[in-house]
Amino acid sequence: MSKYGVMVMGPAGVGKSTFCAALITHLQLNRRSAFYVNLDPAAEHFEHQPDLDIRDLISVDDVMDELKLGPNGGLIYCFEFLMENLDFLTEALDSLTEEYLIIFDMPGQVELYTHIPILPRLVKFLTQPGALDIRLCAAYLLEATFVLDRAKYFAGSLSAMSAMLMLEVPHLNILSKMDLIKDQLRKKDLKRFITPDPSLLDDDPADAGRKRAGVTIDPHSADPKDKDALMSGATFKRLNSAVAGLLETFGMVSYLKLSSNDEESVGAILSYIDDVIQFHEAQEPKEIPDPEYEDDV
Ligand SMILES: Nc1nc2c(ncn2[C@@H]2O[C@H](COP(=O)(O)OP(=O)(O)O)[C@@H](O)[C@H]2O)c(=O)[nH]1
Ligand SMILES: [Mg+2]
Repeated sequence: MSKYGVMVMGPAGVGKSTFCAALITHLQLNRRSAFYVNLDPAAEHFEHQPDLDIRDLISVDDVMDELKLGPNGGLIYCFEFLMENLDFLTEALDSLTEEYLIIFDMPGQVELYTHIPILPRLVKFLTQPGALDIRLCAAYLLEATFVLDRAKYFAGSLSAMSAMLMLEVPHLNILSKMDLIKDQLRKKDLKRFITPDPSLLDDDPADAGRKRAGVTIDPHSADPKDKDALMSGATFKRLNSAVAGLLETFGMVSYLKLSSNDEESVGAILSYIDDVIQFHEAQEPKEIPDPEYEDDV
């Protein structure tokens, strides 16, 4: 019996928990079952109560108090503790049928996605054939307002790609909070952000001020050791060009658009999730209740 799941990831405040809540509401409205797993030990408020909550295993406040750790160190400790107590997950998830979509709501600390190998270990454990064997995909959220600052947008896209390469499960990249930028970009311009276009850096509005002041930047010849190049932003631009080039070379990142308050967009993302984990292929045909005939029996 297969199990199906999605791990909702991304930096703090991008709207992961809001998306999880919107997804659960949408599943319920469509008579589907969700199993909500909160893995953010610092989470405080939920629209839907989690079915399984890491805070019942370990509290980040206790960890910070007792071990004198900061919030990031506390989070890493909580995850290491979870990895030593994987029964906590197995016991709750083992009996779920293929009808469920298991939704993992993750913390936002970027260390978790880039610096330390805990998440790949957790994903391996969840997907391991013969054990939980969850067909899992990752949904990596990046906030749509990042497109208003191109350097930020490319840095965010690089972290999305880093998570993608690290986890080795089907991966969806999502621009969240699209409602916040919908009046600020033309459709044609938005397209260049949906699939990252490196030439965005050539006509970056952030350069307009510099151009007006007569500062011309040639990122290719900028020497990082040159103080003038550094102060004029040329080396920063060179770094950004390198990041954009890397994204283009890999050609792996493109985005789906999400507004969690718009059910249609949540439904569209769900259809991508279903597709990459092949959810529908495993479902038994359901009998359609027909009251007319039932009365005759
Ligand atoms: N405008 C808008 N705000 C959103 C959306 N999704 C989340 N938010 C807001 O963003 C903030 C952080 O959301 P949350 O889901 O807690 O982020 P998390 O830290 O990634 O779990 C909250 O104030 C949400 O109300 C969205 O689609 N549109
Ligand atoms: Mg959250």
